Amino acid sequence: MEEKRKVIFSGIKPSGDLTLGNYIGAIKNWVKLQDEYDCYFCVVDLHAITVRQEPKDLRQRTLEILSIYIASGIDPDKNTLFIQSHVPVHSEAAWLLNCYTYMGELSRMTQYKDKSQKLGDSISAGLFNYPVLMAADILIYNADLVPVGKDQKQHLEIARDIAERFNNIYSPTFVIPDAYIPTEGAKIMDLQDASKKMSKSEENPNGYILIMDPPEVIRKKVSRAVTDSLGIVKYSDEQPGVKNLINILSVLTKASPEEIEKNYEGKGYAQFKSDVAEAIIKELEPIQTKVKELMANKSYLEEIYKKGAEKANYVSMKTLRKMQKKIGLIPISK
Ligand code: ATP
Ligand code: LTN
Repeated sequence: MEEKRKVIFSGIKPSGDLTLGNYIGAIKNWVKLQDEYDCYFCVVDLHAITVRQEPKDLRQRTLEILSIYIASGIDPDKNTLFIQSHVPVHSEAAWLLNCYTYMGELSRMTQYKDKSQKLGDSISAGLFNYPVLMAADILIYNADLVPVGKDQKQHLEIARDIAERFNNIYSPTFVIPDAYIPTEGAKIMDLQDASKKMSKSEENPNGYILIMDPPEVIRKKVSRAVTDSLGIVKYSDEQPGVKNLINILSVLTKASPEEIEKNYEGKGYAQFKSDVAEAIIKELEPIQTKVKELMANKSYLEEIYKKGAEKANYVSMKTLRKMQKKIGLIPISK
């Protein structure tokens, strides 16, 4: 009998245009994992609506993210690619899991604290419950591994806690998932302020590079990246801006930070920055071309997300039935 492959689940929310941080911290690693694991890669649109979205933009971005997955090398024939809202089990399971999650633990989530601080009075209950929906995403597929950037570690921990709690109250139901956080590129920082992560919801566009940014914009943003006055390309915490650019170059060219330091000995930041920009362009240009092609072929995208939703629905429904039965909800059919 064929050995059962371990399961991976991951997702990105269409709450803004994807950045180089999303690409390096998430998608690029997924591409590497797809041959070894049974992978579910989702566009988590229900997470995006925890903050207000323009319907037209949300639709466009959801399809663009799906196209970016494919254009980056995620094979739709080998993996399950789908849109979260097409599989109602996610929200159904999230409701059930909400009843096994404490207000106290949700209020400790740093992403919630950060975002709610920015939003002031208009914090939705959805934003507070966000981690429960994320736990549902992962647990209904019995995912073993969840490849994410470092910022999601806390959400993974709460997913594990919820799963363990449910398993302890009833009987083993969920696989306890592990986070898979890459050692390099786990956190790409803002180009204008290297103390915070590069984020698609950042206001200043010079802080991030978008996957779909044209080459001239990439050159401009990298050349304006904040560094320091030391003038040496060194991988050090005292030079966070330079360190971030070294990290980017290292992931994209596979050269180690030490090799990069050596290559730029005695050279200023101008050459270094220009090389970083060119490495980014080299990586992103073919992806951009492919994304544009895919976005012009909506029926192909539809074929993919329909097929993905069917498979995801079938697999997750089995877990949902199990949960319902254990909780004591009366099944409608055998
Ligand atoms: P926002 O900034 O709006 O909160 P986000 O980009 O952090 O959005 P998602 O789109 O859901 O949130 O993130 C998708 C994936 O990209 C996650 O695995 C996340 O860890 C990863 N990621 C996001 N930003 C970075 C970054 N700067 N460096 C590395 N990984 C990142
Ligand atoms: N919370 C994540 C996005 C996300 C996710 C998931 C990641 C939603 N559901 C399940 C991995 C697995 C974020 O903000 N980056």
